[in-house]
Amino acid sequence: MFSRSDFRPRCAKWLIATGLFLMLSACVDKPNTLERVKEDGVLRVITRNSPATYFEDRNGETGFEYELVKRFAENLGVELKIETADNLDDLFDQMHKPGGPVLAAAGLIDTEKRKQQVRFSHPYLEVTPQVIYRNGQSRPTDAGDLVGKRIVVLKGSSHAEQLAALKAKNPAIEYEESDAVEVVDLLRMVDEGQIDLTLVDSNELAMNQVYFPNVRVAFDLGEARNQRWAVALGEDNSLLNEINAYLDKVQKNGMLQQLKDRYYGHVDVLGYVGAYTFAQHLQERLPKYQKNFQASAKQSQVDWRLLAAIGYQESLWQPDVTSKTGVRGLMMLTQNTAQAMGVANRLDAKQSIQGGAKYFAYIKEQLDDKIEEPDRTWLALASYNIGSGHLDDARKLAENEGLNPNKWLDVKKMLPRLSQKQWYRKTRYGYARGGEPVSFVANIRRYYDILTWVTQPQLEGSQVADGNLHVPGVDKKPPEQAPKL
Ligand code: BLG
Repeated sequence: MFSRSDFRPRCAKWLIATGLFLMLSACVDKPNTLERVKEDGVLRVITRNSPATYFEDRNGETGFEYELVKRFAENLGVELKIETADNLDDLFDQMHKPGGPVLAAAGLIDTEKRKQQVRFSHPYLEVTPQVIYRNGQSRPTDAGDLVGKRIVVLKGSSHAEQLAALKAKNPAIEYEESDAVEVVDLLRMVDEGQIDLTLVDSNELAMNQVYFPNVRVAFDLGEARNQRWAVALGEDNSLLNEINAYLDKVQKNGMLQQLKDRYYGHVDVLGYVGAYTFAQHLQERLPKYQKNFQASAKQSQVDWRLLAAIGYQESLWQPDVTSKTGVRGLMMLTQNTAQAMGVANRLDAKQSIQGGAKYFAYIKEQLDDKIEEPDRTWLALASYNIGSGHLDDARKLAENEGLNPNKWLDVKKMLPRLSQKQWYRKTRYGYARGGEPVSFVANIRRYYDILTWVTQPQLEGSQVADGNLHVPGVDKKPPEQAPKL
């Protein structure tokens, strides 16, 4: 006979069992988002086509967001499929389509409005919204100065939301939203004086400053904010949890910092004046040597734009320069290097480029096998400048400090020690101006990034239509038609 007390636990067990069965069968019927991605073997990601997120160059796909999300897909063991949205509204529309991309990696800020449409991940990049004006115009210093100005921002952007909030307080502020442009277009419009002001994130400005020498920061509009990835609201937590665990992991193991260093660590090395000068030289000097760079690049299997970047750093693309120490020519070869590379006349641009290319390929080849790309390229550049002996000293110092001698990020911390007695007296090759290769590499990376962007295939027919480079802001041809607003 059952007493009441006997019955309760049994009933509860039965209920739990039934519940478990139902939950289990739900799982069997409908895999969660993460399982679905793994089963399909494909992670579909939507992003924007811009220098700060994703773009294609001659070597293939690249960009900060792309690199970060590619590693995530690799971690999951699935293929990455990138889709690009026409504009931000399109991005959110695509995410809501059944069977659409499951993840947006597009430099998004978690605004209140967007939180109703998607769910955001942990942060990975801090940026500050900045009001941008044209040099020579009066500089706005606070939100009150926005009144009476022609302001354009991206439609559906966090900046549009910021302006809407300002306008609610001060209805005299007018602004337009455009879904036909990208951040680069907004900056160009300010640069060319077509509009008075725009609002962009600090990372976007830093990346693009060089193409638009006239744009300046008026003031920061509000606090720094975080960029995050987003998953569609309809999805369960499985993918988001995996993303958060991944972002936390790459934050901890230094991978995120490496990517930031790769894409942003060197963006401000040029400054306004340098950016303007570089843009001018790109136009006026590089075309004279571009074919030489390309021919030597082919011979020595090095990207011609990297050689061009070295040439710019060494001589600002001038063939007849001589340094205080007697190093000469467009690629700044020492007498020893020139001799070893078979260069008879260092002041001959073609010979200098050939010799520099051959030397760079040689020292890169000589580096320790354990050094992988892209660190291999950065370390080879440092060796080009300071010599392999001193570079090895810096790598040993790194090892002694428990750092990784095969990573540029670690070696570059050690190089400046080569000019401090307490450190260099213990090294094999002694004193060297260790700070020089650090800025040498940072500058070259910046020039290389710019050259990569202006020679990317998407710009074929505009910037590189006639085989030459046309740089916005210093182009003598009339500017292209402004995009429709
Ligand atoms: C480099 C050589 C290296 C050499 C180092 O000096 O020149 N690179 C080239 O010739 C391409 O081969 O290494 S070593 O052979 O192992 O000794 C160290 O001697 C050149 C550097 C020197 C630097 N620019 C290429 O980056 C330079 O000119 N420094 C002096 C600047 S100034 O006099 O203060 O203006």
